[in-house]
Amino acid sequence: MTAGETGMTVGETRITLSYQSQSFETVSSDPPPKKYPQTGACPNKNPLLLSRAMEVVLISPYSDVSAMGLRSLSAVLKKAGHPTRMIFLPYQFPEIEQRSDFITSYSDKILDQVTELCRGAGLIGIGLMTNYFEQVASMTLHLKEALSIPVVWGGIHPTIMPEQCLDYADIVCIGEGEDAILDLVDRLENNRSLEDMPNIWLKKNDTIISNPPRPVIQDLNTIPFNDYDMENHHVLDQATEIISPLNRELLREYLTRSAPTKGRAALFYQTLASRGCPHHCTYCCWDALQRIYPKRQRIRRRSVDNIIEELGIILDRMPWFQEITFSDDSFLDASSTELEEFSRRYKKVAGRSFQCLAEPRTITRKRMDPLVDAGLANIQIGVQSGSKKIQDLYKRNQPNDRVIAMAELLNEYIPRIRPPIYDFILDNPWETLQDKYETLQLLLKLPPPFYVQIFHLTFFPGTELYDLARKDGLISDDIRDVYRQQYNSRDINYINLMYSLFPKPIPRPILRAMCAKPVIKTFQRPIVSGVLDKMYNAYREKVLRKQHKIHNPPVQ
Ligand code: B12
Ligand code: SF4
Repeated sequence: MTAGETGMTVGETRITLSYQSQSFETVSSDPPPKKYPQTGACPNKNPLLLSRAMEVVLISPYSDVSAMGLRSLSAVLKKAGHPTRMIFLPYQFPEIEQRSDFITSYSDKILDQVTELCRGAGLIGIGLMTNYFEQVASMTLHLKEALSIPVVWGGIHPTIMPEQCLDYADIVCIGEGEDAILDLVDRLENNRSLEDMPNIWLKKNDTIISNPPRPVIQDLNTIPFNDYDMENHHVLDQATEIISPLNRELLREYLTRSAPTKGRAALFYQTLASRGCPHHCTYCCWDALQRIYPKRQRIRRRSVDNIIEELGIILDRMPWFQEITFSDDSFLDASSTELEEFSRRYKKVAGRSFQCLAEPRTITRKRMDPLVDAGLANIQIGVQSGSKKIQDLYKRNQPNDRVIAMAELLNEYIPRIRPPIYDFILDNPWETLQDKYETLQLLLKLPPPFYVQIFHLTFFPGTELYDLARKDGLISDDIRDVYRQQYNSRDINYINLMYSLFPKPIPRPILRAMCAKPVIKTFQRPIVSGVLDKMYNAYREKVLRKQHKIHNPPVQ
């Protein structure tokens, strides 16, 4: 890619930068800056410096405008004196839509607005998970055609599939981005080589230059709080396809729409008290990340002081948040003393309920008591399967009797907490009828009331299950078989439909009868599943066509 407004040559790794009428042509091997400034107000008050600092555009394709990773990068950049613009594109692609080579691609109307918002910046950063690959790839091609600004991709998918991502992005950042983006901007501004830069992958001619990530940030308290300044933040309205400056009302509206707990569209402030997970379930990103960070990572936790300070600032500025969501992979994986201190102080500062995710082993009375007292209202637990064989396949060591004991304990807290949400993974091709039956039996033993959340087993790249699925011939085309998977759908068959009945107030004896082995054997037969599938698809088609009509009204 050749120089444009900012005069850069990225594809060749030596960046010839002509930034704000100055040109540089140096390659330095200085070590990357170790630390960005501590939490607090922007230290770079010198307007001359500010006006010279490279501006970075950060684009989030996620349905959820919380976009914690990108907001964190924005905060870090701002602290170092780099202005940022954020563009949130919470666009839900109708399943039926097909365009050009990419099944999901934003319209030209949207892409042109994104392009205009990127003009004049020195770097464009886009974050993505696997399911967002196609729309981000087509957006990147559009941006690169219209502008000569380097595009860097980061997030879980580029971290795991950097080589593939370099077919589109100029630069790929693997792993945690806070230190990397600062180093990157610094090197681009000072025309220093990226070839030896930790975290960075790029192409030199046709050769890929790959660098390992720097170690993860050990002290999470050094990371500034996520950027929730509205200035220079923009959001896409899907119905009109117009991108407008974000304001309080719009932020409220979009955060409500993307509420993590569907069906309860409260206004959530989403944050993380920790990073990492002690487990490596074979379908999960932590399994994939282990290959990049082979040294076993322990959970890194923010201090209670740091979390409470963040909540104090946020709730002071935006008192309209109704609840707090801790999206940590395993929020209760802390000592009971730490959770007690958190609970005591949370209650004082937040004064509203909160929700979190947890794993069965961490649910104990000692941990739960203070949390419920502080306002824990919603808890979501990964159960995944009731079959020992499948639990072993997932490397989840959680015997059913422990799950049942956990559910019984949680049940004691109702109605102070809402009925817990139990996650299950369906459509596992290695599951036999017996495995599925065992999961239904486990469900029958969990004390009601509870909600069930189901996920279609998706083989995310880099995971052990992905490799196994490839070996077993279950994946022949990544885009079709993985990237386009509807994780929140399910195959239509008798057993899978049973999952919808559990949260309903159906008497247990009836449910038990419906889940009895002979009944399952009869109704799970392919012929019955075929009929159910046909009925469901006819219904779905109708709904999708209606959605499509609303989305693409006929041209008058
Ligand atoms: C919150 C969350 C969501 C939210 C919001 C997502 C968002 N980003 O706003 C919602 C509920 C929408 C969501 C949905 C899904 N999620 Co989700 N989600 C998460 C979760 C719990 C936290 C994400 C987060 O904010 N992390 C914290 C930040 C700090 O980390 P980060 O995002 O990775 O960002 C850092 C780096 O990656 C990097 N970086 C990120 N972006 C960029 C960009 C640039 C330019 C650079 C340089 C660096 C960079 O720097 C950041 C700071 O260090 C993660 C698990 C996890 N622990 O990360 C799963 C996770 C991202 N989700 C995952 C999945 C599978 C999904 C779903 C498909 C379904 C599901 N089963 O959950 C759906 C997809 C939805 C869809 N198609 O619309 C997987 C992704 C696997 C993959 N290969 O894509 C993860 C990793 C969970 C897992 N354990 O496997 N999710
Ligand atoms: S416990 Fe959850 S976050 Fe941790 S590895 Fe397993 S699935 Fe991933």
